[in-house]
Amino acid sequence: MAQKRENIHKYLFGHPFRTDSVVADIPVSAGEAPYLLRSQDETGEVFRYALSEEDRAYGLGEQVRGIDKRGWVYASWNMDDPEIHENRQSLYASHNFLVVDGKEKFGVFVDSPGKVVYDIDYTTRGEMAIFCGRDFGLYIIEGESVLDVIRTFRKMIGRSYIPPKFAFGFAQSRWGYMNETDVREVADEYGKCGFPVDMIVLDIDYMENYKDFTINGERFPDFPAFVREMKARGIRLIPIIDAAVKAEDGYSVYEEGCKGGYFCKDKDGKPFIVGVWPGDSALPDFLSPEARAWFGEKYRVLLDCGIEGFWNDMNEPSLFYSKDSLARTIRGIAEKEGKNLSLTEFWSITGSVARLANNADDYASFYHETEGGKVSHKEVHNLYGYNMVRAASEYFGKYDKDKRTLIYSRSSHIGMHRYGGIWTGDNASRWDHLLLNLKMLPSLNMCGFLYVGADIGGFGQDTTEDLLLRWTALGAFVPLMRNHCTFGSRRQEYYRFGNRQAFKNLLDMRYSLVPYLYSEFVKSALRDELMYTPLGFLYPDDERAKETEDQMFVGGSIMIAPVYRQNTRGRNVYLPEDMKMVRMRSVSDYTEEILPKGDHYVEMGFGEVVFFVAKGKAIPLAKPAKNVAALDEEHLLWIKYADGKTTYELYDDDGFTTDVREENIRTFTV
Ligand code: MIG
Repeated sequence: MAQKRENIHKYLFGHPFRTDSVVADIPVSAGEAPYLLRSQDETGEVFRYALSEEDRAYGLGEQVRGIDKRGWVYASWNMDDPEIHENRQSLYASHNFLVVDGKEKFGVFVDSPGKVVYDIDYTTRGEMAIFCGRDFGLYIIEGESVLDVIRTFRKMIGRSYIPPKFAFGFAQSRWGYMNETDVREVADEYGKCGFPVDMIVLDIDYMENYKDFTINGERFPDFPAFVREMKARGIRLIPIIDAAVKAEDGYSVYEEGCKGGYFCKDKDGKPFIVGVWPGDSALPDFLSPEARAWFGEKYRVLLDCGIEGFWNDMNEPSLFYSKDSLARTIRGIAEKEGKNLSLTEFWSITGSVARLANNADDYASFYHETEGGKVSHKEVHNLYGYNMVRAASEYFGKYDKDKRTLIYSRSSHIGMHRYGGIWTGDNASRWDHLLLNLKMLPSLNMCGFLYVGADIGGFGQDTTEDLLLRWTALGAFVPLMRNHCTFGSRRQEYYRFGNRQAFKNLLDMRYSLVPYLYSEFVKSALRDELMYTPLGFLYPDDERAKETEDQMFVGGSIMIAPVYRQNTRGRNVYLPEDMKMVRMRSVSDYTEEILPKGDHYVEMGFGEVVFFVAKGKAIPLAKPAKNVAALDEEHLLWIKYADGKTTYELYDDDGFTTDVREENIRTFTV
């Protein structure tokens, strides 16, 4: 037996806030952290590492750019800004884990609730500098390989969230389904086209004046009956819950929150008032265990209506303005009235308005009541969305301890991966966002987030049929498969386009893949492994594999290579070894071809799903069905790339039990 190596080193700096990101009990190490050169600047502690030409840096979860993070500066600062492009430094999440892969292989996890900046080969070529602030934990994780380091890290942060099985079905969403009629129309059209669907998502319009835990009685006159009606058709409704609570006398959630002291407070101890969808609103103090217990229990009203899944939004928290900053801004503008303004004065007006949203001064102006006492929001900003989801999840366990409930969030932080999934926020109908969706998947997995997805077709702007087809062909392999878009943009429900047969093929193929996707997902969660693996992690000696960031393994058996460019009939695919290419229009209409290691141009039609089976591997496929519950998993079609026999580990259960374990895995000989 190999001796167990000391492979995690832990250090504490200042007075770290308890994030609960790490669940393993790890003793503090003596001395300085290995690999990194420590220094201080005005922001606090800085750790540097000299990168050699061949080094790569992986991780950081929900971030821009590629799988290899070299060549840019990234900041952990949860931010609601829908302008997503490669020059952004932060998106909606903070995932402070990365792995250096070179002669030295090690992982770095900065356990901080506040801002952390990673300057990787940006300011100084050949240098990585991590600006950690003053109060944080630092973990260095060693291992034989990148995958080994990741497994050790994932074990240390605890098992990833496993949603109910229906969450592996397809979800149709749009901001703007206003009432029962709108939702029914979507269900009807899906039915008419024979498109499978498991979920229809309710955005903020189902509420009464955007008040959490209310239902607009004009739009949904008998909500429990409507939930039942939809469920009888095999469709679950997934309502949104926003972070901010409308500040309105007579609204019970607001009044209870005030009475219990459950809202974040200003410097005088009064609820801090911000402007979000409902207008003046208060922010629940999710960092307080009492406030969490109180807010979590609010979900009961929806659970009692038969709701089994939710999404959490605006939880960075996103602030359109604060009451104080808005008043200040209006005063400042009023002072300029009637004056002959210089251009600089004029720009100061437009600038002051533009700066209102998600303003750093506002984040520094309210406080949390935590187990360790009162803290300024700006010190713990990145934990807000995480603890909003935790509030819900902790209550779901009390409501029904044996049943999994679906929840996914926009904002997140490592630690939240144990409580829920994420969607990656307000992308747009752009081809580069389809590619970003693909590249982000393994980085998210590294940080513990397995139940993930991006808005298929793009949230902002107008989609096109070809973009939607290509994006759906990727989405067919992603756990959270949700078509969602914004109010006012081109409608993008699949039945609105001409090439229905192609969309039907893709949706049916997704359902055929559910036994595989669910099995691979659950095994990844149970074994602290990746569901999406970049080629370079599996073929560490193959430089071409390391450079290939637009293909990846999904689970242990197959590799995908999605099309992400407009007006192309296919794409170049690099095979790191001989593989079997499978081209499927349906489980009864497919071809198989063994291709040798190397480069291939592969045509991919709009209504086709193409994947590559690795040597010695097999994949189960089911006949498509109208929803996940209707899948027949007793009669599976097996595809394999092996001369003789091979095996496959299938995970199956009732789809709801919280008792998910290795014993439910059945090994099939194929
Ligand atoms: O300020 O609820 O990312 O998915 O449709 C916009 C309306 C608020 C942002 C979410 C998006 C959702 C939208 N929300």
